[in-house]
Amino acid sequence: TRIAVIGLGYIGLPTSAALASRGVRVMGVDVNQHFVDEINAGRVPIVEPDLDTAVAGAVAMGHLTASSEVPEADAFLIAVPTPFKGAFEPDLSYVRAATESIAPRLRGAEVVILESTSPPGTTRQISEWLAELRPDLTFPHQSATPDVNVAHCPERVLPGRIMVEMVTNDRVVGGLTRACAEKAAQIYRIFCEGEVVLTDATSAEMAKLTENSFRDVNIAFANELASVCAKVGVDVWEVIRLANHHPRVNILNPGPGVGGHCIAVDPWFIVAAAPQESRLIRTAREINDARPGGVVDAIVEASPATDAPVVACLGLAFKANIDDLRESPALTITQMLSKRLPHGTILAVEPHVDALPQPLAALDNVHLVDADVAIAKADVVALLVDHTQFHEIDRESLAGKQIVDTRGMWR
Ligand code: SAJ
Repeated sequence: TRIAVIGLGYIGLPTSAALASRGVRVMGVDVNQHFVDEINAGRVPIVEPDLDTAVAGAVAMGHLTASSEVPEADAFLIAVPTPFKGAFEPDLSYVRAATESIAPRLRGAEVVILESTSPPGTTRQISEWLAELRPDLTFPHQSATPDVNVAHCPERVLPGRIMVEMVTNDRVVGGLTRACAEKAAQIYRIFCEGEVVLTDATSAEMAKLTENSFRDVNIAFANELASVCAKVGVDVWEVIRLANHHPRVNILNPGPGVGGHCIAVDPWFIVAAAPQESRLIRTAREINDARPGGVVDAIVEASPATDAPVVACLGLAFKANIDDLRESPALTITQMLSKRLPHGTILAVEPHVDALPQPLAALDNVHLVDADVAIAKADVVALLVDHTQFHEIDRESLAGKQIVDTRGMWR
């Protein structure tokens, strides 16, 4: 079996490595030539535990190669971004481009699998696009016995644990026909030790969106509780600790907002598909999106009434122990603070980066420094990410400082 993986990012590359390390011939495809060159040299252009050794090994064995051109293959796996654009409209342009690049390579009997998290109906859309591009072949929305099979198998791995969860998580495989699902499932059984659960394509699309919306709604509940407890004058962490002693209550952690490119995005696909019916999901998104602004207010309120307060912002990543800054509330908070305190100094601390990322790098009053330096100089210390390194901070160094602890680490 030869498998072409379109998109070598946080999902495509680990999936390629998982398949290749089991002896499958994997040809990775990416529009980014730098990624292609790095991978062919056995190097990994992203940070994820154990991915580097898996890729280096697969490349050295000759099982994994990368290219900017889509080759002929028995299976095509699409793992490209599905962001949203404008008024929360799903942007399927990368999926469309991937489909167009696959179409000329089809000869019949292949499986085309969409892994990208997508709005309901996208898998069928791919089948329709392929039929337009290749009128000489039949596709599963046209025939019960199509030439080419099309299925959806959403990724569900947790950043930071991708190489483990890739193998151990159950997989949902939704086919446009039952046979499509079965053919796609065979590929996942190569490396997936969890259960491979078969369904239809739209149910699989909805299941993935539902998983991330479930988490978003539950985090919104914790965040709303934090605001309520602040008003009532009790510690939200204590309230949650007590409530979670109930056998059927399991409240998540409040925080500075919800980051990453999945949970903060996917619920909008549900809202876009059924706006009238998704009031709770929409409100949860709004609650979580309002968190960074609330944290900034709290920091400004805690700042001394001097002209030039110094604020230490501990953490820029979207969650603990990763270097991923995408949609990070900590980054948003640091950026907003720079504007709210134009004469102040913002000392950002992020052990996982060497230089300030944009848009922070362009701001005069934001500097990247070590934790001890930031804390020593700060009037206000804002804990934004619960990185393991921050647990080692000497509590005595915080004496006399105003503290805004968004993660409940110092309570
Ligand atoms: N967060 C809180 N409180 C919590 C838990 C998380 O504020 O109690 C925040 C985090 O700090 C972070 C954000 O939520 O900013 C999201 O972090 P996460 O660890 O919950 O999830 P992701 O975005 O890293 O990965 C999620 C996972 N989905 C679920 O757990 C349902 C993962 O399994 C998916 O594969 C991934 O989205 C994806 O790619 O869709």
